[in-house]
Amino acid sequence: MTISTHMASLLRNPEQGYILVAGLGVSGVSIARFLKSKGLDVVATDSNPSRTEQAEELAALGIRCEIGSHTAETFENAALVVTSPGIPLDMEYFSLARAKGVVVTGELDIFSVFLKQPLVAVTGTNGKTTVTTLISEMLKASGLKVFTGGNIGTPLVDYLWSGDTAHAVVAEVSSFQLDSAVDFMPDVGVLLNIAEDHLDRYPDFDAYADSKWSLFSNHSHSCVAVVNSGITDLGVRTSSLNSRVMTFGPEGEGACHNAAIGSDAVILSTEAGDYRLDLSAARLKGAHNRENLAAAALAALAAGATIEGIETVVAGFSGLPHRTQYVATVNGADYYNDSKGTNPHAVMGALKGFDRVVLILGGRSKQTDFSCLIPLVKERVKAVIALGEAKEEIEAALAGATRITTADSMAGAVTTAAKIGEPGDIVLLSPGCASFDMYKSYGHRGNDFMDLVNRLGQ
Ligand code: UMA
Repeated sequence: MTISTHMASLLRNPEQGYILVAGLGVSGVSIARFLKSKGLDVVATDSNPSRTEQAEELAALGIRCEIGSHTAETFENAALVVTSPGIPLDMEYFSLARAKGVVVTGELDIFSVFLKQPLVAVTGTNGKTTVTTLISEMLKASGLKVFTGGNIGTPLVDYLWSGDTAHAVVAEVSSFQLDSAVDFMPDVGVLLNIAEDHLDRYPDFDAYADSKWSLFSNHSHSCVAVVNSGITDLGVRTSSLNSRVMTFGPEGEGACHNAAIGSDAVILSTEAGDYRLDLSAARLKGAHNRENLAAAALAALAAGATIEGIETVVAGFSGLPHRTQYVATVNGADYYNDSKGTNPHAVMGALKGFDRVVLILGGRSKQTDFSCLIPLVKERVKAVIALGEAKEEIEAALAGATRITTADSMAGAVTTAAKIGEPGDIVLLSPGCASFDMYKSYGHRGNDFMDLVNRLGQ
Protein backbone atom coordinates (compact mmCIF):
# COMPACT_ATOMS: atom_id res chain seq x y z
CA MET A 1 0.00 0.00 0.00
CA THR A 2 1.32 3.48 -0.83
CA ILE A 3 1.47 6.20 1.81
CA SER A 4 -1.12 8.06 -0.21
CA THR A 5 -3.66 5.19 -0.06
CA HIS A 6 -2.83 4.60 3.58
CA MET A 7 -3.45 8.26 4.33
CA ALA A 8 -6.66 8.33 2.28
CA SER A 9 -7.95 5.39 4.28
CA LEU A 10 -7.06 7.07 7.59
CA LEU A 11 -8.70 10.32 6.48
CA ARG A 12 -11.90 8.42 5.57
CA ASN A 13 -11.87 6.59 8.85
CA PRO A 14 -9.69 8.18 11.56
CA GLU A 15 -10.90 5.60 14.12
CA GLN A 16 -8.56 3.04 12.49
CA GLY A 17 -5.75 4.29 14.70
CA TYR A 18 -3.36 7.10 15.51
CA ILE A 19 -0.46 8.50 13.54
CA LEU A 20 2.69 8.63 15.65
CA VAL A 21 4.96 11.59 14.98
CA ALA A 22 8.48 10.79 16.24
CA GLY A 23 10.61 13.82 17.09
CA LEU A 24 9.39 17.23 18.18
CA GLY A 25 11.85 19.38 16.29
CA VAL A 26 10.54 21.95 13.82
CA SER A 27 9.46 19.36 11.24
CA GLY A 28 7.76 17.03 13.75
CA VAL A 29 5.78 19.84 15.37
CA SER A 30 4.65 21.12 11.98
CA ILE A 31 3.58 17.63 10.82
CA ALA A 32 1.72 16.84 14.06
CA ARG A 33 -0.23 20.11 13.90
CA PHE A 34 -1.04 19.66 10.23
CA LEU A 35 -2.24 16.06 10.55
CA LYS A 36 -4.36 17.00 13.57
CA SER A 37 -5.94 19.81 11.55
CA LYS A 38 -7.02 17.17 9.02
CA GLY A 39 -9.09 15.46 11.71
CA LEU A 40 -6.60 12.64 12.27
CA ASP A 41 -5.75 11.11 15.63
CA VAL A 42 -2.13 12.12 16.35
CA VAL A 43 0.31 11.09 19.08
CA ALA A 44 3.79 12.64 19.35
CA THR A 45 6.95 11.39 21.06
CA ASP A 46 10.44 12.76 21.70
CA SER A 47 13.20 11.17 23.77
CA ASN A 48 14.40 14.59 24.89
CA PRO A 49 12.77 15.55 28.22
CA SER A 50 13.33 19.25 27.55
CA ARG A 51 10.83 19.33 24.66
CA THR A 52 8.15 20.50 27.14
CA GLU A 53 7.26 23.69 25.28
CA GLN A 54 6.54 21.78 22.07
CA ALA A 55 4.62 19.09 23.98
CA GLU A 56 2.46 21.73 25.68
CA GLU A 57 1.75 23.42 22.35
CA LEU A 58 0.64 20.13 20.82
CA ALA A 59 -1.28 18.98 23.92
CA ALA A 60 -3.35 22.17 23.66
CA LEU A 61 -4.48 20.93 20.24
CA GLY A 62 -5.51 17.55 21.65
CA ILE A 63 -2.33 15.69 20.66
CA ARG A 64 -1.11 13.19 23.26
CA CYS A 65 2.64 13.60 23.83
CA GLU A 66 5.25 11.31 25.35
CA ILE A 67 8.52 13.08 26.04
CA GLY A 68 11.69 12.03 27.86
CA SER A 69 11.65 8.51 26.45
CA HIS A 70 9.94 6.36 23.84
CA THR A 71 7.83 3.29 24.60
CA ALA A 72 7.52 0.14 22.49
CA GLU A 73 3.71 0.04 22.76
CA THR A 74 3.31 3.55 21.37
CA PHE A 75 5.27 2.56 18.27
CA GLU A 76 3.81 -0.93 17.90
CA ASN A 77 0.18 0.20 18.15
CA ALA A 78 0.38 3.12 15.72
CA ALA A 79 -1.44 3.04 12.37
CA LEU A 80 1.50 4.89 10.79
CA VAL A 81 4.78 6.32 12.12
CA VAL A 82 6.13 9.62 10.74
CA THR A 83 9.72 10.17 11.77
CA SER A 84 12.03 13.21 11.88
CA PRO A 85 15.29 13.34 9.90
CA GLY A 86 17.43 13.61 13.02
CA ILE A 87 16.36 10.18 14.34
CA PRO A 88 18.48 7.33 12.95
CA LEU A 89 16.26 4.84 11.15
CA ASP A 90 17.93 1.91 12.89
CA MET A 91 16.40 3.02 16.20
CA GLU A 92 14.98 -0.13 17.85
CA TYR A 93 11.45 1.30 18.19
CA PHE A 94 11.13 1.52 14.42
CA SER A 95 12.10 -2.16 14.14
CA LEU A 96 9.49 -3.06 16.75
CA ALA A 97 6.85 -1.10 14.84
CA ARG A 98 7.81 -2.66 11.49
CA ALA A 99 7.71 -6.12 13.05
CA LYS A 100 4.02 -5.43 13.78
CA GLY A 101 3.44 -4.32 10.17
CA VAL A 102 3.48 -0.60 10.93
CA VAL A 103 4.83 1.54 8.07
CA VAL A 104 7.49 4.12 8.96
CA THR A 105 7.62 7.20 6.74
CA GLY A 106 8.73 10.84 6.90
CA GLU A 107 7.87 14.39 5.99
CA LEU A 108 8.57 14.06 2.25
CA ASP A 109 5.80 11.50 1.82
CA ILE A 110 3.29 13.29 4.04
CA PHE A 111 3.97 16.53 2.18
CA SER A 112 3.63 14.92 -1.24
CA VAL A 113 0.28 13.32 -0.40
CA PHE A 114 -1.27 16.75 0.14
CA LEU A 115 0.74 18.82 -2.36
CA LYS A 116 -1.06 19.85 -5.54
CA GLN A 117 1.68 21.97 -7.14
CA PRO A 118 4.78 20.91 -9.09
CA LEU A 119 7.73 20.07 -6.86
CA VAL A 120 11.43 20.63 -7.52
CA ALA A 121 13.69 18.80 -5.03
CA VAL A 122 17.42 19.39 -4.69
CA THR A 123 19.88 17.04 -3.03
CA GLY A 124 23.64 16.48 -3.06
CA THR A 125 26.46 16.68 -0.55
CA ASN A 126 27.31 20.33 -1.17
CA GLY A 127 25.58 23.32 -2.72
CA LYS A 128 22.01 22.24 -1.90
CA THR A 129 20.98 25.45 -0.20
CA THR A 130 22.60 27.65 -2.83
CA VAL A 131 20.96 25.76 -5.71
CA THR A 132 17.58 25.56 -3.96
CA THR A 133 17.72 29.33 -3.50
CA LEU A 134 18.90 29.93 -7.07
CA ILE A 135 16.06 27.86 -8.56
CA SER A 136 13.49 29.64 -6.38
CA GLU A 137 14.85 33.04 -7.37
CA MET A 138 14.95 32.08 -11.08
CA LEU A 139 11.30 30.98 -10.96
CA LYS A 140 10.32 34.16 -9.08
CA ALA A 141 12.21 36.31 -11.58
CA SER A 142 10.16 34.55 -14.27
CA GLY A 143 6.95 35.81 -12.65
CA LEU A 144 6.03 32.65 -10.71
CA LYS A 145 5.06 32.39 -7.06
CA VAL A 146 7.25 29.94 -5.17
CA PHE A 147 7.40 28.30 -1.74
CA THR A 148 10.93 27.32 -0.64
CA GLY A 149 11.46 24.86 2.21
CA GLY A 150 12.83 21.55 3.46
CA ASN A 151 16.33 21.01 4.84
CA ILE A 152 16.99 24.70 4.16
CA GLY A 153 15.16 25.33 7.45
CA THR A 154 11.41 25.77 6.88
CA PRO A 155 9.49 22.50 7.16
CA LEU A 156 7.76 21.65 3.89
CA VAL A 157 4.51 20.98 5.72
CA ASP A 158 4.46 24.68 6.69
CA TYR A 159 3.42 25.33 3.09
CA LEU A 160 0.32 23.21 3.53
CA TRP A 161 -0.49 25.37 6.55
CA SER A 162 0.25 28.69 4.97
CA GLY A 163 -2.96 28.94 2.95
CA ASP A 164 -0.85 30.38 0.12
CA THR A 165 -0.96 28.93 -3.35
CA ALA A 166 2.37 28.89 -5.12
CA HIS A 167 2.96 27.91 -8.74
CA ALA A 168 5.74 25.59 -7.58
CA VAL A 169 7.51 24.35 -4.46
CA VAL A 170 11.30 24.14 -4.34
CA ALA A 171 12.63 21.84 -1.63
CA GLU A 172 16.11 21.23 -0.30
CA VAL A 173 16.19 17.55 0.56
CA SER A 174 18.76 15.79 2.76
CA SER A 175 19.74 12.14 2.63
CA PHE A 176 18.17 11.72 6.09
CA GLN A 177 14.84 12.91 4.70
CA LEU A 178 15.15 10.66 1.65
CA ASP A 179 15.85 7.63 3.83
CA SER A 180 12.40 7.73 5.40
CA ALA A 181 10.60 8.42 2.10
CA VAL A 182 8.59 5.63 0.54
CA ASP A 183 6.60 7.18 -2.34
CA PHE A 184 8.31 10.56 -2.77
CA MET A 185 8.38 11.59 -6.44
CA PRO A 186 9.49 15.17 -7.21
CA ASP A 187 8.55 16.40 -10.70
CA VAL A 188 12.10 17.71 -11.07
CA GLY A 189 14.90 16.19 -8.99
CA VAL A 190 18.43 17.61 -8.84
CA LEU A 191 21.46 15.61 -7.71
CA LEU A 192 24.39 18.01 -7.42
CA ASN A 193 27.29 15.84 -6.27
CA ILE A 194 28.10 12.99 -3.90
CA ALA A 195 31.16 13.16 -1.66
CA GLU A 196 32.02 11.71 1.72
CA ASP A 197 29.74 13.05 4.44
CA HIS A 198 27.60 11.75 7.32
CA LEU A 199 29.64 8.55 7.53
CA ASP A 200 28.77 8.53 11.23
CA ARG A 201 25.21 7.66 10.11
CA TYR A 202 25.79 5.35 7.10
CA PRO A 203 27.70 2.04 7.12
CA ASP A 204 29.76 3.12 4.09
CA PHE A 205 29.98 5.57 1.20
CA ASP A 206 27.86 3.36 -1.10
CA ALA A 207 24.99 3.39 1.37
CA TYR A 208 25.18 7.19 1.47
CA ALA A 209 25.26 7.35 -2.36
CA ASP A 210 22.25 4.99 -2.53
CA SER A 211 20.40 7.39 -0.28
CA LYS A 212 21.12 10.33 -2.59
CA TRP A 213 20.10 8.40 -5.72
CA SER A 214 16.82 7.38 -4.08
CA LEU A 215 15.61 10.89 -4.98
CA PHE A 216 14.67 9.39 -8.34
CA SER A 217 13.46 5.92 -7.21
CA ASN A 218 9.78 6.58 -7.91
CA HIS A 219 10.29 8.69 -11.01
CA SER A 220 8.07 8.12 -14.03
CA HIS A 221 8.89 9.14 -17.63
CA SER A 222 7.33 12.55 -17.13
CA CYS A 223 9.78 13.43 -14.32
CA VAL A 224 13.11 15.16 -14.89
CA ALA A 225 16.39 14.14 -13.20
CA VAL A 226 19.11 16.81 -13.35
CA VAL A 227 22.44 15.16 -12.51
CA ASN A 228 26.11 16.05 -12.40
CA SER A 229 27.99 14.19 -15.14
CA GLY A 230 30.98 13.82 -12.82
CA ILE A 231 29.26 11.53 -10.33
CA THR A 232 30.88 8.08 -10.13
CA ASP A 233 28.84 5.27 -11.73
CA LEU A 234 26.59 7.79 -13.47
CA GLY A 235 25.86 5.46 -16.42
CA VAL A 236 24.99 2.49 -14.25
CA ARG A 237 22.89 4.60 -11.92
CA THR A 238 20.93 6.45 -14.59
CA SER A 239 20.31 3.32 -16.69
CA SER A 240 17.91 2.08 -14.05
CA LEU A 241 15.93 5.34 -13.81
CA ASN A 242 12.60 6.02 -15.50
CA SER A 243 13.33 9.74 -15.40
CA ARG A 244 14.12 12.03 -18.31
CA VAL A 245 17.82 12.49 -17.42
CA MET A 246 19.53 15.84 -18.03
CA THR A 247 23.21 16.22 -17.25
CA PHE A 248 25.41 19.20 -16.49
CA GLY A 249 29.17 18.96 -16.86
CA PRO A 250 32.27 20.46 -18.47
CA GLU A 251 32.14 21.31 -22.16
CA GLY A 252 34.66 19.51 -24.34
CA GLU A 253 35.16 17.05 -27.10
CA GLY A 254 32.74 14.15 -26.94
CA ALA A 255 30.82 15.71 -24.04
CA CYS A 256 27.10 16.05 -24.67
CA HIS A 257 25.44 17.70 -21.72
CA ASN A 258 22.14 19.53 -21.43
CA ALA A 259 24.16 22.22 -19.67
CA ALA A 260 27.77 22.35 -20.93
CA ILE A 261 29.93 24.42 -18.58
CA GLY A 262 32.75 26.56 -19.96
CA SER A 263 34.97 29.08 -18.17
CA ASP A 264 32.63 32.02 -18.70
CA ALA A 265 29.37 30.55 -20.03
CA VAL A 266 27.00 27.61 -19.87
CA ILE A 267 25.47 26.32 -23.09
CA LEU A 268 21.92 25.22 -22.32
CA SER A 269 20.29 22.83 -24.78
CA THR A 270 16.65 23.84 -24.78
CA GLU A 271 13.75 22.67 -26.94
CA ALA A 272 14.01 25.98 -28.77
CA GLY A 273 17.70 25.38 -29.49
CA ASP A 274 20.99 26.07 -27.75
CA TYR A 275 21.29 29.09 -25.53
CA ARG A 276 24.51 30.65 -24.24
CA LEU A 277 24.11 31.72 -20.62
CA ASP A 278 26.83 34.28 -19.95
CA LEU A 279 28.56 33.80 -16.60
CA SER A 280 31.12 36.56 -16.98
CA ALA A 281 28.96 38.94 -14.93
CA ALA A 282 27.99 36.28 -12.34
CA ARG A 283 28.81 37.28 -8.79
CA LEU A 284 29.11 33.64 -7.67
CA LYS A 285 32.69 32.62 -8.41
CA GLY A 286 34.57 29.34 -8.62
CA ALA A 287 34.15 26.04 -10.46
CA HIS A 288 31.68 24.68 -7.90
CA ASN A 289 29.48 27.73 -8.37
CA ARG A 290 29.52 27.33 -12.16
CA GLU A 291 28.14 23.82 -11.57
CA ASN A 292 25.57 25.22 -9.15
CA LEU A 293 24.44 27.81 -11.69
CA ALA A 294 24.23 25.24 -14.50
CA ALA A 295 22.21 22.80 -12.38
CA ALA A 296 19.89 25.55 -11.18
CA ALA A 297 19.32 26.84 -14.73
CA LEU A 298 18.43 23.35 -16.03
CA ALA A 299 16.04 22.65 -13.16
CA ALA A 300 14.46 26.10 -13.31
CA LEU A 301 13.89 25.74 -17.07
CA ALA A 302 12.26 22.34 -16.53
CA ALA A 303 10.00 23.91 -13.89
CA GLY A 304 8.86 26.77 -16.11
CA ALA A 305 11.41 29.57 -15.70
CA THR A 306 12.24 31.89 -18.58
CA ILE A 307 15.74 32.51 -19.93
CA GLU A 308 15.34 36.19 -18.95
CA GLY A 309 14.46 35.21 -15.37
CA ILE A 310 17.49 32.93 -15.19
CA GLU A 311 19.81 35.62 -16.57
CA THR A 312 18.57 38.17 -14.03
CA VAL A 313 19.42 35.85 -11.16
CA VAL A 314 22.80 34.78 -12.57
CA ALA A 315 23.86 38.44 -12.72
CA GLY A 316 22.37 39.53 -9.39
CA PHE A 317 22.77 36.65 -6.92
CA SER A 318 25.76 37.15 -4.63
CA GLY A 319 25.56 34.09 -2.39
CA LEU A 320 24.26 33.06 1.01
CA PRO A 321 25.43 33.65 4.57
CA HIS A 322 28.04 31.19 5.92
CA ARG A 323 28.96 30.01 2.41
CA THR A 324 32.32 31.56 1.52
CA GLN A 325 30.88 34.84 2.83
CA TYR A 326 33.21 37.84 2.88
CA VAL A 327 33.47 39.21 6.44
CA ALA A 328 36.12 41.95 6.60
CA THR A 329 39.65 42.97 5.67
CA VAL A 330 41.90 43.32 8.70
CA ASN A 331 45.52 44.43 8.34
CA GLY A 332 45.36 43.62 4.65
CA ALA A 333 44.09 40.03 5.05
CA ASP A 334 40.60 39.14 3.80
CA TYR A 335 38.47 37.06 6.18
CA TYR A 336 35.81 34.66 4.83
CA ASN A 337 33.18 32.69 6.72
CA ASP A 338 32.39 29.28 5.20
CA SER A 339 30.93 27.74 8.35
CA LYS A 340 28.47 25.75 6.19
CA GLY A 341 31.49 23.87 4.77
CA THR A 342 30.87 20.88 7.03
CA ASN A 343 32.69 18.15 5.09
CA PRO A 344 36.09 17.95 3.33
CA HIS A 345 34.51 18.16 -0.15
CA ALA A 346 32.96 21.53 0.75
CA VAL A 347 36.35 22.72 2.05
CA MET A 348 37.89 21.73 -1.29
CA GLY A 349 35.26 23.79 -3.11
CA ALA A 350 36.02 26.83 -0.96
CA LEU A 351 39.82 26.44 -1.26
CA LYS A 352 39.63 26.32 -5.06
CA GLY A 353 38.47 29.95 -5.01
CA PHE A 354 41.57 31.26 -3.15
CA ASP A 355 45.38 31.30 -2.93
CA ARG A 356 47.54 31.92 0.18
CA VAL A 357 45.00 30.71 2.70
CA VAL A 358 45.16 30.51 6.48
CA LEU A 359 42.57 27.80 7.01
CA ILE A 360 40.60 27.28 10.23
CA LEU A 361 39.50 23.67 10.14
CA GLY A 362 37.76 21.44 12.70
CA GLY A 363 34.74 20.80 14.88
CA ARG A 364 32.94 17.50 15.38
CA SER A 365 34.23 14.89 12.97
CA LYS A 366 31.79 12.96 10.80
CA GLN A 367 34.34 10.14 10.30
CA THR A 368 35.27 11.51 6.89
CA ASP A 369 38.82 11.44 5.56
CA PHE A 370 40.69 14.77 5.68
CA SER A 371 43.66 13.46 3.70
CA CYS A 372 41.78 14.22 0.44
CA LEU A 373 42.62 17.87 1.24
CA ILE A 374 46.40 17.31 1.02
CA PRO A 375 46.94 18.35 -2.65
CA LEU A 376 44.98 21.60 -2.28
CA VAL A 377 46.48 22.33 1.13
CA LYS A 378 49.99 21.91 -0.31
CA GLU A 379 49.11 24.19 -3.22
CA ARG A 380 47.14 26.95 -1.51
CA VAL A 381 47.29 26.83 2.30
CA LYS A 382 50.11 28.51 4.22
CA ALA A 383 48.81 27.34 7.60
CA VAL A 384 46.03 25.23 9.06
CA ILE A 385 44.63 26.07 12.47
CA ALA A 386 42.98 22.90 13.76
CA LEU A 387 40.11 23.34 16.18
CA GLY A 388 37.54 21.36 18.17
CA GLU A 389 37.11 17.63 18.75
CA ALA A 390 38.63 16.75 15.37
CA LYS A 391 41.88 18.69 15.84
CA GLU A 392 44.11 15.65 16.48
CA GLU A 393 42.51 13.79 13.55
CA ILE A 394 43.21 16.80 11.29
CA GLU A 395 46.80 17.16 12.54
CA ALA A 396 47.45 13.49 11.78
CA ALA A 397 45.74 13.53 8.36
CA LEU A 398 47.49 16.69 7.11
CA ALA A 399 50.90 16.17 8.75
CA GLY A 400 53.66 17.43 6.45
CA ALA A 401 51.29 19.13 4.00
CA THR A 402 51.65 22.59 5.57
CA ARG A 403 52.28 24.31 8.88
CA ILE A 404 49.65 23.13 11.42
CA THR A 405 48.82 24.72 14.76
CA THR A 406 45.92 24.00 17.09
CA ALA A 407 43.51 26.22 18.98
CA ASP A 408 41.22 25.54 21.93
CA SER A 409 38.51 27.99 20.97
CA MET A 410 37.32 30.03 18.00
CA ALA A 411 38.70 33.13 19.72
CA GLY A 412 42.10 31.44 19.93
CA ALA A 413 41.88 30.36 16.29
CA VAL A 414 41.06 33.88 15.10
CA THR A 415 43.87 35.40 17.19
CA THR A 416 46.37 32.90 15.77
CA ALA A 417 45.07 33.49 12.22
CA ALA A 418 45.50 37.24 12.70
CA LYS A 419 49.12 36.70 13.74
CA ILE A 420 49.88 34.46 10.75
CA GLY A 421 47.83 36.36 8.14
CA GLU A 422 49.74 38.93 6.07
CA PRO A 423 48.45 41.53 3.60
CA GLY A 424 47.01 39.69 0.58
CA ASP A 425 46.30 36.50 2.53
CA ILE A 426 42.88 34.92 2.94
CA VAL A 427 41.77 33.77 6.38
CA LEU A 428 39.10 31.17 5.75
CA LEU A 429 36.88 29.41 8.27
CA SER A 430 35.85 26.28 6.38
CA PRO A 431 35.63 23.70 9.15
CA GLY A 432 34.94 20.47 7.23
CA CYS A 433 33.16 19.26 10.34
CA ALA A 434 29.85 19.59 12.17
CA SER A 435 29.58 22.39 14.70
CA PHE A 436 27.92 20.54 17.57
CA ASP A 437 31.05 20.07 19.72
CA MET A 438 31.13 23.82 20.42
CA TYR A 439 27.99 25.38 18.91
CA LYS A 440 24.25 24.92 18.40
CA SER A 441 24.53 25.06 14.61
CA TYR A 442 26.83 26.06 11.73
CA GLY A 443 25.09 29.46 11.76
CA HIS A 444 25.94 29.97 15.43
CA ARG A 445 29.58 29.05 14.68
CA GLY A 446 29.75 31.36 11.65
CA ASN A 447 28.27 34.27 13.60
CA ASP A 448 30.80 33.78 16.41
CA PHE A 449 33.63 33.77 13.87
CA MET A 450 32.33 36.95 12.22
CA ASP A 451 31.92 38.72 15.59
CA LEU A 452 35.49 37.83 16.53
CA VAL A 453 36.83 39.02 13.16
CA ASN A 454 34.90 42.28 13.36
CA ARG A 455 36.30 42.87 16.84
CA LEU A 456 39.84 42.36 15.47
CA GLY A 457 39.21 45.27 13.17
CA GLN A 458 38.21 47.67 16.00
N1 UMA B 1 14.86 12.38 18.90
C1 UMA B 1 14.02 11.40 19.40
N2 UMA B 1 14.50 10.13 19.47
C2 UMA B 1 15.76 9.79 19.09
C3 UMA B 1 16.60 10.80 18.55
C4 UMA B 1 16.12 12.09 18.46
O1 UMA B 1 12.88 11.67 19.76
O2 UMA B 1 16.13 8.62 19.19
C5 UMA B 1 14.32 13.73 18.80
C6 UMA B 1 15.28 14.83 19.16
O3 UMA B 1 15.25 15.06 20.55
C7 UMA B 1 14.73 16.01 18.35
C8 UMA B 1 14.03 15.32 17.19
O4 UMA B 1 13.96 13.94 17.47
O5 UMA B 1 13.79 16.75 19.12
C9 UMA B 1 14.82 15.38 15.90
O6 UMA B 1 14.59 16.54 15.26
P1 UMA B 1 15.46 16.81 13.95
O7 UMA B 1 16.90 16.75 14.31
O8 UMA B 1 15.01 15.93 12.88
O9 UMA B 1 15.20 18.32 13.76
P2 UMA B 1 14.12 19.24 13.06
O10 UMA B 1 14.10 20.41 13.97
O11 UMA B 1 12.85 18.59 12.73
O12 UMA B 1 14.95 19.66 11.76
C10 UMA B 1 14.89 18.87 10.59
C11 UMA B 1 16.28 18.84 9.96
N3 UMA B 1 17.24 18.28 10.92
C12 UMA B 1 18.07 17.29 10.58
O13 UMA B 1 18.10 16.78 9.50
C13 UMA B 1 19.00 16.81 11.64
C14 UMA B 1 16.70 20.25 9.57
O14 UMA B 1 17.92 20.17 8.87
C15 UMA B 1 15.66 20.85 8.63
O15 UMA B 1 16.02 22.19 8.35
C16 UMA B 1 14.30 20.80 9.30
O16 UMA B 1 13.97 19.44 9.68
C17 UMA B 1 13.17 21.26 8.36
O17 UMA B 1 13.00 20.37 7.30
C18 UMA B 1 19.09 20.66 9.58
C19 UMA B 1 20.30 19.77 9.34
O18 UMA B 1 21.23 19.83 10.12
C20 UMA B 1 19.44 22.06 9.09
N4 UMA B 1 20.32 18.94 8.28
C21 UMA B 1 21.46 18.09 7.97
C22 UMA B 1 22.46 18.82 7.09
O19 UMA B 1 22.09 19.78 6.40
O20 UMA B 1 23.63 18.35 7.05
C23 UMA B 1 20.97 16.85 7.22
